[in-house]
Amino acid sequence: MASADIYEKISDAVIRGYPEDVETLVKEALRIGLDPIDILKKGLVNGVKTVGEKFEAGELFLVDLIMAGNAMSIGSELLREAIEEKTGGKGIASIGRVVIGTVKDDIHDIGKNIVVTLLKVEGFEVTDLGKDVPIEIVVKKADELKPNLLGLSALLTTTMIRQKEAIEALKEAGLRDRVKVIIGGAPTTEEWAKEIGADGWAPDAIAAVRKSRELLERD
Ligand code: B1M
Repeated sequence: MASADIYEKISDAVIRGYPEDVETLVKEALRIGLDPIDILKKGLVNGVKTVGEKFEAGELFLVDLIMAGNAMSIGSELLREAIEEKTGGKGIASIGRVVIGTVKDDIHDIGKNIVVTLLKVEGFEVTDLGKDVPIEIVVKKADELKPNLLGLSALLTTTMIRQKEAIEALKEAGLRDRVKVIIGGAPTTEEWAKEIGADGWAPDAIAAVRKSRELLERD
């Protein structure tokens, strides 16, 4: 099968919400030697973007969103393993400690998980707080674990505000100067990051790794 065909089929399987098909196709794409990052971008992410557009247009429903989310998760987990295997994953000397999570009231974690995977394979020591993380936990972990970098992901226009609240809470706890903050997630922008006083913003996982390195180098 040509690579363009397999990306399209993966994308289609995500749109249809068929985890078994996603699994088979992703495994096949890896078997024929396609790059995991390409499979992610041209296959899985492409599919999930279409699902979002169709959901917004009222052509798909919540159940479709859930099914697509499951299919996407299975595919990205396979790719996470493949990426870690390819790069040796663990065992790389840590280039910085990162604490990361999806903000309170937001359960979208697929994109955040991809950011976590790429940060790990690039040699960051990552503590993933998961999703729907209360601000008190963010502050507590920033204090306890003393990360160089704190990552906050938000996928809803209604939860972006938690990124701002978390930065304010860090200030109140006297921790803001000790940790750099990077934010991301589909509704966020560079302007938003500036407005709320974050140190960095990234539109995707690859840019997140680049920005994280840059922020730590500036230290
Ligand atoms: Co939701 N959802 N969803 N959803 N969902 C969106 C986000 C939406 C845009 C769909 C739409 O209407 N078009 C819309 C938000 C609208 C808005 O706020 N403006 C929406 C909605 C409305 C909802 C619900 C409210 C639906 C409902 O209940 N009526 C509900 C909310 C639940 C909640 O959180 N409280 C809901 C639920 C869900 C599911 C649970 C079904 C599922 C999530 C499953 C999961 O994550 N485990 C889901 C899904 C799958 C989506 C879409 C279709 C896909 C999201 C995704 O995984 N994208 C999404 C539409 C879309 O985005 N096209 C949608 C792929 C992923 C690789 O990209 O997450 O953007 P992304 O991550 C990227 C970058 O943003 C960046 O790097 C990542 C990798 O490249 N990035 C960072 C992310 N975090 C970063 C952090 C960084 C740096 C970069 O630094 C720290």
